[in-house]
Amino acid sequence: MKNKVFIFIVGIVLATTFISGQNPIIKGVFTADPAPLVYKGKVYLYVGHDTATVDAKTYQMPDWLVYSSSDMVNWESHGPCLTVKDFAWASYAANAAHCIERNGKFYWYISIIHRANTDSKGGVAIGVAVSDSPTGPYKDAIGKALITNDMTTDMKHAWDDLDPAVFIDDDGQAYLFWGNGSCKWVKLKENMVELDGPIYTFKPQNFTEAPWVYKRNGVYYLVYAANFPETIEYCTAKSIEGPWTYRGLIQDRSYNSSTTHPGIIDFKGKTYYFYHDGSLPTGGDYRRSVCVESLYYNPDGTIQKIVQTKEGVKAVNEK
Ligand code: FUB
Repeated sequence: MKNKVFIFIVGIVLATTFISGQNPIIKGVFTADPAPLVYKGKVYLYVGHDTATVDAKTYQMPDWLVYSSSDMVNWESHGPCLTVKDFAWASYAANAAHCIERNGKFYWYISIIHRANTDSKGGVAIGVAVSDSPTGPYKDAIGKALITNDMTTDMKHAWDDLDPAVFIDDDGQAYLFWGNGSCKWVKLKENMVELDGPIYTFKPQNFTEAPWVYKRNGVYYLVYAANFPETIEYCTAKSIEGPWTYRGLIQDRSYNSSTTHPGIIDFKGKTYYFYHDGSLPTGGDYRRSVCVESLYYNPDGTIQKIVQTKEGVKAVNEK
């Protein structure tokens, strides 16, 4: 009898010790570059899909996946909703992307290596797909790239035009931000698929890539991957056109991944911070995993440092 009680207690201790936490939130496949979207009481999470082998030395990213959740804990997979093959002008490498809703249509901006540039120059370009539903079906909205490598010349490397992030201001003006090495931005026309003016380039402190832009209490926030290996840092501004003031670091390096990538939303009264690390078994630089944490602001609007946890976030109730 004593033995049975002992085994029972040891069992309880082991079970509570090894209950797996919520992070990473997607466990069946490797995912990266999270871009969350809140729409009609749900979070839609658009992610890149890492399929590289364990010993790979570069990315293998054939498509983008979509997940949705009503409570931030249970995630439904909608599968690959867009692939490299959906862009006739594209070559390979489904890099970071961002989907945004406007007037009931969903515009999914993606970065990918352009077919025309795969020979000597290479060259990441930005395209846009459109759908009537957040989970597709999506089709290439314009049949060509929206941004090509030759449209920005301040950076000499071929992958400086990646990681699109779109923001629509209160007056309806849409902006596309993107970049590696320098941050670029341009106005978009109301149709969301044409540029509406010149491209501007600037260098936020420590900027590497992965901009994420939003507005809170009249202040514009530009959050981005900084340095390499990457941390996440941010700037704020009174105007979306800048000047941007550097505000510091919000996320340390993520576990077992040289890159990380921010995505921030407000949902049911809380603020959530998505990023990626390499924490799944056999994970690493090219086998990454999307995680989520709570994000908190100080009374002056500055962002508190993100605590990377295994537990992630709790289920959020209806508000
Ligand atoms: O996923 C490929 C690249 O890694 C992204 O474009 C960058 O932001 C980095 O996460």
